[in-house]
Amino acid sequence: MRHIVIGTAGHIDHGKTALVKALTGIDTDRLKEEKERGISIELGFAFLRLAAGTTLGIVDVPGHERFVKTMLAGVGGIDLVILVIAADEGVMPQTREHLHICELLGIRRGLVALTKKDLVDPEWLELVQEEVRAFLAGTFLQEAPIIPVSALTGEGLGELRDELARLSAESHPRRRDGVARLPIDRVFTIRGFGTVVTGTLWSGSLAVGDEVAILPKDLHSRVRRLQVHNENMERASAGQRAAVNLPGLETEQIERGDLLCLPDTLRVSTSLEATLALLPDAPRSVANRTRVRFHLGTVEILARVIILDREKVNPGEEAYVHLRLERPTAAMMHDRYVLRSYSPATTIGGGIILDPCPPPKRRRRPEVVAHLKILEQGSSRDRLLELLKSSSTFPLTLSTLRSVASLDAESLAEHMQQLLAEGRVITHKGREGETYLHREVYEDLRETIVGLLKQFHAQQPLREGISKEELRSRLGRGVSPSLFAQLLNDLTEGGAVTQDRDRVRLTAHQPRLSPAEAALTQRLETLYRKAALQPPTADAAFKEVGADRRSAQAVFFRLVEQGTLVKIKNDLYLHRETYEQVKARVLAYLAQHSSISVPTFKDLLGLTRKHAIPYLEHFDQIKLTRRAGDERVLYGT
Ligand SMILES: Nc1nc2c(ncn2[C@@H]2O[C@H](COP(=O)(O)OP(=O)(O)OP(=O)(O)O)[C@@H](O)[C@H]2O)c(=O)[nH]1
Ligand SMILES: [Mg+2]
Repeated sequence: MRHIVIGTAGHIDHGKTALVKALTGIDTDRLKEEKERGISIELGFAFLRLAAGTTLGIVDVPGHERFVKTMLAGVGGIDLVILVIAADEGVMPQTREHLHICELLGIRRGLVALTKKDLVDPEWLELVQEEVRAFLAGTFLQEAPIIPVSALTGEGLGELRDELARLSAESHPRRRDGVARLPIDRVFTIRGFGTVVTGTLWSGSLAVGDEVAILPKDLHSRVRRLQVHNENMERASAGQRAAVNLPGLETEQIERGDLLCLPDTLRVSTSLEATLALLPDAPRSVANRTRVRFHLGTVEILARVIILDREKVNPGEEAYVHLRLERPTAAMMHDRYVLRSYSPATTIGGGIILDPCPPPKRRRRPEVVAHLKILEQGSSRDRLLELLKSSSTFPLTLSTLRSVASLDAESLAEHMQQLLAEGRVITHKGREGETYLHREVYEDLRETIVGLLKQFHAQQPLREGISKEELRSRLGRGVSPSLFAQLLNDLTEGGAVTQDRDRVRLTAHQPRLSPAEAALTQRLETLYRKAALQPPTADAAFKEVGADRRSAQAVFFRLVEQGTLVKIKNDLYLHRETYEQVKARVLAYLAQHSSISVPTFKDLLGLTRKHAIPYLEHFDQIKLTRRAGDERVLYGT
C-alpha cells in the first residue's frame, strides 16, 4: 500500500476546487461563505482511489492572496502537487508564489493542470503552454507534464488521472518507522465522540490506543478512534491523512499549528537554527533582527531572524540564521520551513532546519557557523556527535536524539553502539532511563567542578567544603541531580574529590588556620562547652572572646561544619557534648516512658519553657521524636 498526499496550488479562481470535484466527486468548498463568494477560504480534503491499491489523499488549497497562510498549512505534508493554471489567464501572482512555496518546502514532483481548456481556442492553448513551460524553467516542475483539462466537459481528466498514478508510483514513500508526527490542520467536534483533529502524518505511524501528546502545550490524551479517508482504521501511517479522536480534550485547547506526536519524543523550542535562502525575486534584503512570519508544518509564528554569517541576506543568497520564535514549536533536523515578510505578507524565502534546539540568544560567531556547517553537510555520525556536544540540556535520551538528529531507530542504535565502543559517548542512567552524553561534555563538566571547588576553597579557606546542592547550582547548564552524582562519584573514585555527607571538597584542600584563628577556635569552643545549656548568641560569644565579627564568623561556621557546634535553631547553638547529653537524656526517658511532655522535658534539663520548645522541635525535625498531641513520642512509634 502506498500512501500519497496530493496538494493543489495556483492562483485564485483558476479552477482548483472544480478540478478536485471533477476528479473525485467531492466538493471541498463546504462553508456557506465559500459558496456565497465562490472562492475557497479553508483547506478542502478529498481522496481519489486509483487502481493498484493506491488511495491518494487530496488537499485543496485556497488561491486568494490573503489565504497564503492557509495554503502553507495545507501543502506542508504533500508528496505531489497539481499546479493549476487557467488556460484563459495564464501565470498569475499566486501561481508564482505557490510554486515558490512548493520549491521551498522541497516538494519534488508534480504536474500542471491547464484548466478551463473549454474557454480557449487551440492556438491560444498552445501559446499558454509555451508561456507555462518558460515559467517552469529552472524549477522542480521544469520537465513536468502540462495537461490541458476542462472540469466542465471532462476533457483531459483521464490523462490527468493516469499521470497522477504514474507520479505516485514513482514517489518515495515516507518513512513509516520515523518519529510519529502529525501537524494539525483542523480541530472539530463530532457529536458523541468529542474532539477530533486531522492532519497528514508526516512520518511514523499512529494506532488506536496510543498515548499521544499535543505540542507545544504538552496536552496528553490517547487515540480513541482513527479514520483515514472516512474509514475506521486500527493504524494510520506516514503519508496518510488521518482524523484522530482524542478523549478528554476540548476543541478550544487545540488549534491548527499544534503538533500531535507520541509523548516524550519531540522537544519544543523558541530558538531554531537553519539555512535561509532568499528568493531571487524577494522584494528586499533581510537585515539582522528583521521580524518575519515563520511557517513550519501547519503553524505560523512571528519570529526574528538573527543572521549568523553576514550582515544581511540579499535576494538570491543563502545564509545561516538563528530564528527567535515568539511562541515555541517542535521541529526536527532537516525540516523545511518558509518565511514570509511581516507586512505586507509575501513569501520571501525559506530553508532547512539544522539545529532544532540550539542554546537561546546565539549571535554571529565563527564557532556557531562551524557547528551549523557540520549539521548541514556532515555525515549522520558527525551530526549526532555535534548535537551531543552542543546540546544545552543533557544528557539526552535515545528518543530525543532520534528526533533532533532525524535518524531512524536502526541507524541511531548502530551509531550509538559504535560511539560507545570508541568511548566518544558516555551513558548515564537517569530518571528518564538510559541517556547519553559526549565524552568532551562530560570531561568539561568534571573540570568545571574541580575549578568551582578551587574557587570556593580560595574564597573560603576555613570551610571544609561546599554543599552539594550549592555546587550543582553553580554548575548551571541543567545538569540533572543523578548526572551530578555520577560526576562526583567519578571524581571521588579518582581521588580528586572527597565527599562528606552533603559536603564536597578537593581532597588536597586542608583548611589552614592562622595561629590567631586557631586560638580563636579554641576560645569559642571552650566558651560553648562551658556554657552548656545556656549558650550565648553568636554575637555575644564573639564579644566575649574579644573578636570582631568578620574573623570570628568564619571560625564559628567552621566549628558548625565540623559538627563541634550543633544548630538547634537560628542563633541557638550547643556544643556537641552538651547536645549529645540532651539527646541521651531524652532517649533514656523515652526508654522508660511512652511519651514526654514539655514540662517534663523542661524539668529534666532545668530549662525554662521558652527554651525547651526549640529543642523538642529540633528533635522532631531530625526525626528523633514526633508530636502526639501535647506529648512527644519516639519517632516511628
Ligand atoms: N468553463 C470552465 N469553468 C471552470 C472550469 N474550472 C473551473 N471553472 C469555473 O471557475 C470558477 C472558479 O473555480 P474554482 O474551482 O472555485 O477555483 P479555485 O481555483 O478553487 O478558486 P480559489 O479556491 O478561490 O482559489 C468557478 O466558477 C468554476 O465553475 C473549467 O474547466 N471550465
Ligand atoms: Mg478553491
